[in-house]
Amino acid sequence: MGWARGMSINVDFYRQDVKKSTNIDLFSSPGCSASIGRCVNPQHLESNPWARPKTLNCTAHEHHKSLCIMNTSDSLPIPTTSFDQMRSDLDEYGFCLMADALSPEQVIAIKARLLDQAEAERADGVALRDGGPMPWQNDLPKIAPNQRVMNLLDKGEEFWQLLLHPIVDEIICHLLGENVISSSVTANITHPGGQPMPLHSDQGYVDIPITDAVVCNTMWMLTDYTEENGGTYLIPKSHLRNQVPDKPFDFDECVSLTGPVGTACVFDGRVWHGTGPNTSSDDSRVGLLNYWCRPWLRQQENMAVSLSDETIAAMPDALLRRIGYRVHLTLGNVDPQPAAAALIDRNRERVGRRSVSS
Ligand SMILES: O=C(O)CCC(=O)C(=O)O
Repeated sequence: MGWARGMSINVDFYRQDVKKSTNIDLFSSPGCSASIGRCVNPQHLESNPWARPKTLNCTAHEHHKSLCIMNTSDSLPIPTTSFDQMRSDLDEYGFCLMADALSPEQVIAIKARLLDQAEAERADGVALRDGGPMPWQNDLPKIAPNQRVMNLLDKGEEFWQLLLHPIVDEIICHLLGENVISSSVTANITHPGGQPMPLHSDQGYVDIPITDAVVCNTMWMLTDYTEENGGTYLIPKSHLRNQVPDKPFDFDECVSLTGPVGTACVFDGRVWHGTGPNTSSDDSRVGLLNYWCRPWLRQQENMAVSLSDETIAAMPDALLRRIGYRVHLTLGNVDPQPAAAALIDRNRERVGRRSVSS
């Protein structure tokens, strides 16, 4: 199947009965609000939405030349509640979308904790800024408008449920095997003025000939994702190219990942992608990223160290398993060695230095 350039993964036109939630202040900029909506399952629609002509506003970032016109009958994955469809989309296109993956109540709770944390990190001067102007953009303000929030498992129980969501067993394990572990749990909040991230593959650090996926990502949309507010750029089927992008600022083949709040997108670690530019005047995009890896790969966040004792003590066993508190074959071992498949007990009695008494 050939790909027309400049297509947008847009599912906004499925939204019905959209209710506005309480506005949440982002960077104290007025008008940055988020809506909680119920998404009609596109499978119930008779026609393929990709057959519908849709004219998009060509106001994207100056270096993104292609997000102008979509008028195509090509199909791309759309949000679905069928795990079979998602597995097939993931294998074929390198990404798949789950409709209504989070309930409105889950979105409200997770987003409220995240935004509170993000604001507090800014207030304390420890915020991690991102999405700054590129070197050639001398006219843009030098403060990077986007914000990353890291180590979320330590920052609220609200985030834990994402690691136990059915999408993990059904989709993540389909790609990476059943013993998959969480690599990191972070957020990326894009704000107006945010610049596109260089295209990359999430397993670009693999420096030996591995052609399969060893990691993947779940992007949870905690607000609507639009072309204007930073919907992720992504090149469908690029997971099959078996290489990393050679021109990270060439966005010509990208589509823009858009969708209603509550949608989840899983993308293969080999797919070329990056944060889209936020060209809106007042719309922020709140995204939470669950990065996953095979159990023999080093985690992005060093969870054995980064999570506090209190967090570990409070976590249910199912969650501890997902963050690597289990020996995988001979990897991640401790002394004394736990029984096969048992969880590692952080408070176990250690085998320390010993000597034969005289
Ligand atoms: O926030 C996004 O849209 C994508 C972020 C991303 O690509 C990354 O963190 O590697």
